[in-house]
Amino acid sequence: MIAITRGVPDSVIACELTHLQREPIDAETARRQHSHYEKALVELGCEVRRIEADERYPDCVFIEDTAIVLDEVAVLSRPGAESRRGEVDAVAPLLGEYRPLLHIGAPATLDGGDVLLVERTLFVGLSTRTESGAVEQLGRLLGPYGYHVVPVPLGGALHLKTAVTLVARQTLLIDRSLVSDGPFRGLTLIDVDPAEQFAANALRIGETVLMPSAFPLTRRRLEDHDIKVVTVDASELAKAEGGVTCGSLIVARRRA
Ligand code: CIR
Repeated sequence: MIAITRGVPDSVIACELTHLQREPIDAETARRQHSHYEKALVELGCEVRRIEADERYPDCVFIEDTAIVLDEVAVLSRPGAESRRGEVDAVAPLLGEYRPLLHIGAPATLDGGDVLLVERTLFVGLSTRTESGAVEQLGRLLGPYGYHVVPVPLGGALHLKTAVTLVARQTLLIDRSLVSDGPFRGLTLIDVDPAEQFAANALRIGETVLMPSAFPLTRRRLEDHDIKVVTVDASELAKAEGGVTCGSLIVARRRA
């Protein structure tokens, strides 16, 4: 696997915020934690390719939002926040080394953080960043590859993957206070511990789940389901509403 990441700019203090109050973010601490995250990805078998930070884009470290990577193709997003649109430009050439590129076209917007892939189904959160027009485009673009696109209404979460992520085959970690379980019938659901806000964002790499160290009770719940968990301290970028999925684009190597 390849993990495409991006550096943390000093301008991260001016990041977009939707649900949290602004508090000071120490870019150096964020960089240190982000490089531990990259190290964890290497230990889980990824080759990390980091794109340099761009000071014009305070949120550029959250590279997940710029694309959806599938086995056959990648779809470049058109981020919902105006301040983030230009982030895609630096990602396209690198991602293009691994996949043919498709695009979400204006005026629709979509953030990669709203797209949860479960086998051949893409659940797409209708958040403040992702519009139904983008869901329709995804259906048209990816239908020919056999993907099924399911829109998911979203209430109090920034992105769908703030509320629900894949942690094992057909198994989701979910915060039902943020998203209804209705669209996920038939899948195994593990609830976050209610005492842990923002614990549903976990990143599955192979058979292991990477999650922030801030959620030990939710971690225990995953381990009780025999899921192997590795943790990292992601507290500094959490102040910018980032979790562990947002920091990378995971590209599976295709068999030669
Ligand atoms: C934003 O509001 O866009 C950033 N401050 C946080 C983005 C987090 N991305 C993600 O969850 N996929």
